[in-house]
Amino acid sequence: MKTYSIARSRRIRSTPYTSRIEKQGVTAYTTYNHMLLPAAFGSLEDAYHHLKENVQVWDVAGERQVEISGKDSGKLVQLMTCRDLSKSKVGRCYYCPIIDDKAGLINDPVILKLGEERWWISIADSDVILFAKGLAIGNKFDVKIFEPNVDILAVQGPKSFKLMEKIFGKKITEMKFFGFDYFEFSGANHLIARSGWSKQGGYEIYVENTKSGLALYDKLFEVGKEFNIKPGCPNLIERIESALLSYGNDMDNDDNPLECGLDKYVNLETEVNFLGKEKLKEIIKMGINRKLMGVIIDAKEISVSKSIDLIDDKNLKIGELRSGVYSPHFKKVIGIAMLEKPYYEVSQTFKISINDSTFEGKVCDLPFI
Ligand code: THG
Repeated sequence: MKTYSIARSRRIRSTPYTSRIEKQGVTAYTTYNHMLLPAAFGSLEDAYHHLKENVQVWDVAGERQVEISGKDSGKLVQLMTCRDLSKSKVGRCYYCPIIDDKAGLINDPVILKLGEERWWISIADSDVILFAKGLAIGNKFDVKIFEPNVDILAVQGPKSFKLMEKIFGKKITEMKFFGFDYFEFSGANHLIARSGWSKQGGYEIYVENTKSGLALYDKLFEVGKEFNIKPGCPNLIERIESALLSYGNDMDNDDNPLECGLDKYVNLETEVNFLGKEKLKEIIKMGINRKLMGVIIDAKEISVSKSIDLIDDKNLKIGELRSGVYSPHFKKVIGIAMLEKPYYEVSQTFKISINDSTFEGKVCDLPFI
């Protein structure tokens, strides 16, 4: 396949780690929140196996923060998400769908409660800051909204715990999943959460002090040698097997959280006020008409750059594939697809055309593993 490079400019921002990962052999980028996000360091499959057995450091600075502070910050953050945050605690992260008044997904960030009146919304790839500002202006909220200089470094993989313990001490291994705390390194305090966009375990370091963060980056690779550390990035195979959803790929503003299986993060039996609440109640009453499901396809390769139709025996479209990849675990292509009612049932079969050849596929539950 012929490859092309993407021209650099101020709109596609570098990160503080870009020069480092380029020395370390990054081979592909995507963009995320108008910023470079590494997409490959050579073979996707090699990186998949390495991630499941060792430890990787990821430049995920593209996961930008929208900081919301001030007297009405809690009200605004709650207005934006259908997850009830009334019992949320400082020092915790919350995975929250952000939806509009029609219950269409705007983003699916991790929200960090930094203080009673201070929040970070750690966003997926859409301009949440504009939505937040619009709501704040329209509601005359007393809030400050801006994008702080925070560049996340993720440390992911089973050996991340031993590595981080060597640098930060035992306390870091005692942190609970989706908790965060502050840890000192080379003259700066870093917010570190036990989280990350893989199911292999690990941490995310929210670097505010770039100089200290770069020293920490080098330290991770120095101490990490004994743990076979490598530079990496969110891995398409691992994240599909684990069903970590990707906003803009698996779902977008035309989908609601119930269609996307995010029911766990939709709280309708609550007093709190959020956009789309009435619409969601209506959707529950009527029932959903489509659902995001796993699919397994009898093919050996795929590259998804737009939705691909799933059809039945009569050539009728019953759904669309939104992400897909060859899985070395299943030895088949696996993917995430939106299936129309009544076809979103496990074991439903379909046909799909990939590079002008037709393949058979089957619907299954998410996650795969
Ligand atoms: N970390 C941080 N910011 C992010 C992401 C991240 N912003 C963009 C993107 N990723 C947001 N999307 C997700 C999707 C899934 C998860 C986190 C962010 C996730 N889900 C767990 C799961 O599905 O099992 C746990 C959710 C829970 O139960 O609370 O981790 O990765 N900083």
